This record gives sequence, structure tokens and C-alpha cells, in this order.
Amino acid sequence: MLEGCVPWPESFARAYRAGGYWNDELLGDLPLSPPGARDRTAVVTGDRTLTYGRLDEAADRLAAGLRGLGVRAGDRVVVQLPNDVEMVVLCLALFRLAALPVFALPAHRSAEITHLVNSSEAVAYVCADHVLDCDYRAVAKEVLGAAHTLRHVLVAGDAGPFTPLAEVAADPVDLPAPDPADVALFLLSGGTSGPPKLIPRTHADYTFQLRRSARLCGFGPGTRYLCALPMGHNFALACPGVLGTLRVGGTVVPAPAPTPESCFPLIERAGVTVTSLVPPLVPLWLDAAEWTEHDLDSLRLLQVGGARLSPATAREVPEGLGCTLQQVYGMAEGLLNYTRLDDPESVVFHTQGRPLAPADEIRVVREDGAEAAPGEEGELYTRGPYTVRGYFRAAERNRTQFTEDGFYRTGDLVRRTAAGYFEVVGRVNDVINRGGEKVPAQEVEEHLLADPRIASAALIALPHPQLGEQTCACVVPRDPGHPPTLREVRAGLRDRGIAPYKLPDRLEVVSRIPLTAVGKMDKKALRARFGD
Ligand code: J2J
Repeated sequence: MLEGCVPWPESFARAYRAGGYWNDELLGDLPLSPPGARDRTAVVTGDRTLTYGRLDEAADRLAAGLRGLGVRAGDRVVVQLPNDVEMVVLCLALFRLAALPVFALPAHRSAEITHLVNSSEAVAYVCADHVLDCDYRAVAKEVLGAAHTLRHVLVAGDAGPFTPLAEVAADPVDLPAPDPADVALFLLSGGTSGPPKLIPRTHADYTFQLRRSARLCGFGPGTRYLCALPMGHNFALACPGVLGTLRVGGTVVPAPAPTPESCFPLIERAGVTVTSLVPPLVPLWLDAAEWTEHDLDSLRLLQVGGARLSPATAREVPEGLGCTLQQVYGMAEGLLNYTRLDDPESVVFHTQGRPLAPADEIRVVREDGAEAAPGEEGELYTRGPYTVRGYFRAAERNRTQFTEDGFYRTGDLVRRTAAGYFEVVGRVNDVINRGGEKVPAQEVEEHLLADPRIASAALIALPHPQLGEQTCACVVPRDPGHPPTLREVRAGLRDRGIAPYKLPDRLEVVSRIPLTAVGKMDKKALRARFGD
């Protein structure tokens, strides 16, 4: 396994292979898997269609072109493309080349991209020219100034001073097949409180995840999956998502944004059968569906995950959108929980599902360290055939985030029903779940402290009707006579190049940050004071 990664112990690897969880499937072979699929549509957007045959060729040509640039097996490539044909082709090309995509989110800016490039020692960064108000070429310029391993910036669209992605193609070359047990891609942690950690996922564990997820969700050649959430996020990529759809010969329909305005016309035009959303989008979709002129009849299944969905909203989905609801409680580190398509409404509306695989091992651990009984609250620990044993090059973090016997400490507070279904009730780690987007409090606090007007700062979660949680920065000003405003603080953070979703929603000026008995910031006290 790649240096800097923690392998599964040999006895576990053997058991996962013997149990049929792991096999020799490779992610780069995915579009070849469905027999007789070459003329079928693999990807369709508002204005482009790609058959399986064409997708296969385009991936081979891009892999060869990247190799021509000097990108080699094992090299890391930070990928930040919008949902579109290029993103699908690029993923497959990198898998075939055995170069390792590091999937950034579209909202990431220079601070995050620089961190990803440096922590992965990436040789290339692939981005779009611009999306809405963000010019990614400007981001790339800043990143280049602060990253030492980066040799290539490849841009989809108008490349400016960089290399146009469209011109990186060459006649296919023979490429050696990677080892299925080795790393194929890196996802980003949403569950840890500092800057994002890199999560190495192998061919064997990831193909298992998407194969089994596709089966559980009833995906087949007739599936038309609308990719509304960012394709580089685990949920849309492989639960079963884009890769699961390609695995079974279905059609991927990338949407540029998850809004009803962007998605409803695509649902009608492409006959979309399934999509996935984060909870804050669901009321927007329900409202829009009531008045839309678009025909949404083809939609069979809506997956919702990333943050807690309220039972009241859940209840409206079957009638409001005319489809089955599935709750998904997942994490980029591995473990996936799904409600089943034939579960009774009480389960689908009130729980976040149960584990995908029989080999998923679960512990729910109470604060006092004892195992929680059914219905009792505790932190979820897990290990299994697609749950990593450690972050990339993060020995210190691994010691706290994983137990000695390899269980991942999720930081999620859950209750488990007698039937094994989870209800997610909160977090023990300091991560704020802003409607599915994870805001690591400590990372934002460090940026806040770089503001010369701020002496100390705590970022806390406060309840929000649509997002579930919003962020509130509690700051002690250096000059109490001239405290900064929310606008000024946000502008300062934006200048530091951090993702817009991490900018605080609220600001409270305090004379000091209360401390607990052990000297940590007492965020409970702050939440009680400002939580209305
Ligand atoms: C409550 N909290 C949830 C849910 C995730 C599928 C779906 C989501 C993710 C994801 C994912 C939740 N209810 N239904 O990777 O494959 C919170 C938990 C969890 C953290 C993981 C997938 N679904 N969460 O959101 O890695 O706190 O993955 O530990 O971004 O999101 O975040 P992330």
C-alpha cells in the first residue's frame, strides 16, 4: 500500500477477500463492466451525450495525455471540476493511469486548495476556468505561489496562462494495471475538526462500496442518476452515485447546481430516476415541485444525507415528489448506513438507516466508556471492509481518531434501535454541520485569530431552521471601543482565501471567552447564551 497509509491487518484483508467483499475489480475498468453497453448513454448533460464507447475512448486518451505530461502512477492530482462530462472522463483517466485524484469541493478556495496540494504533494491541479463568481485561475495563481510540488495547472474552458484540459489527450498507450489492494483516490474528511485530512480509498474497498450500494438501491441499466451534489463528494460519487451508475450500465446526468431551477428541466429531459440531496435542499425542492411545469414523474428514489433530516420534511417527500425516500448516513472514511427501499415509513422517516454490509462492525460507546444499550446514546465507532484504518500521513491524528484495534471514532453521537438502525443525535467533535457542509471550528478559529482586530475567538453552532446548524463567531475584540462587524470579519476571512460556507453566519462580541474547569473554551456556555 502507498507509503503514509495504514493497511488493514492481513487477517482482516484475507477475511474480506474470502467473504466476497474484496475482489480484483478496478475503478478504471468500471465503464467496461456492463456487457454490450458501448452504444448506451453513459453521460448526458443539457447539451452533450456520451456513450459508454466514447467515454471509454476519451478516458484512454486523457490518461495517455496526462502520462505524456509526466503524470505517473502514484502521483497525486487535486481535482476541482464542476459536475460535467469532463469530470467523469478525468476520474476514469486518473484511475486508469493509477494517478490518485484528491477530490476538492467546488466551494474550496486558495487556502483549502493550497493545503490539499501541500498535504498530498500533488503534481497537478485540475479546475474549471470560472463558475459563478469564482475564477479558479486566480485561485490557481495563489496556490502556485505557496505550493512547491505543483507542476501543472489544467483548466477546463478558457485556460488563460495555464494548460487547457481539452488539449491534454493523446493516442492511447498500454498502462500497467494497479494492485486492487492499493489506493485509488483520496477523499476529504468532514468529520475531523482541524484542516481536512486525506482519506485513502483503495480499488478493492471502493468498488465493494459502490457495487453493494448499487444493489441495495436497485440500480440497473435503466437507472438515470442525477448528480446534483458535487461529484467529488463521496455521497454523489459512490453511494452508489456516479460510479455506481456506471458500474451497472446506467446513465449519469450531471447537474451544474442542486437547485430546482437547474435540476427539474434535466429530470424531465433525461427521465431521471434517482438523485441525492442534502437536507436543506429538500424543502426547496418540495416547494418548487408544487408549482413546476416540469414533469417529474420519472423520479423513483430520493436519497437524503449529509446532515439530519427532520421527520416532518421526510414525511412530505413521497407525496410531494412522487418517489421513495431513502435516508443515507455516510462518511468519507467509510461506513454507510441506508434505510432500505422496503422499510416501513416509521423507519424511513425517523432513522438514518443501518449499515450497508454484514461485515461492518459497530460499537456505540457511552461517555463512561461502556457499551450503550439499544436506545441509549453513545459515540459510534466502526471498522469494516470499506472503512479506512487511518488518514494519509497523519500518525498523530490517527492515534486519537482510531482505536488501537482499528475502529474509526466517528465523533457522531448516535442511538441505535433494537433492529440496528441509527438515529444521529449530535457530535462529540467540534465540527459544525451546516446543512451537510462540515465546518471545522478549530480551522476557522485559526483564521479568525489572524485578524488583527480579534484577540480571541470561538466558533459555535447555533440552531437554524433550514440548515439545522449555523455558525456563530464569538470574538473578543482587541480594541473594545471598536469591535469589528460581521461584514468586516467575513471580508477578512474571504481575503484569506477560505471557502464561502466557512464564513460565520453570525457574530457576537464578548468581553472574554468562558473556559471550562480544564481550561478549554466553554462552548456549551456560549451556545446557551446566544442560542436564543
Ligand atoms: C446526520 N448526520 C449525517 C445523516 C452524514 C453519504 C451521505 C453523507 C456523507 C457525508 C457521505 C448524515 N444524518 N444522514 O460521505 O457517502 C454527518 C455525520 C458524519 C459526517 C460525514 C456519504 N450523513 N452525516 O456527509 O464525510 O456527522 O460524508 O460523520 O462529508 O456527516 O461527513 P462526510
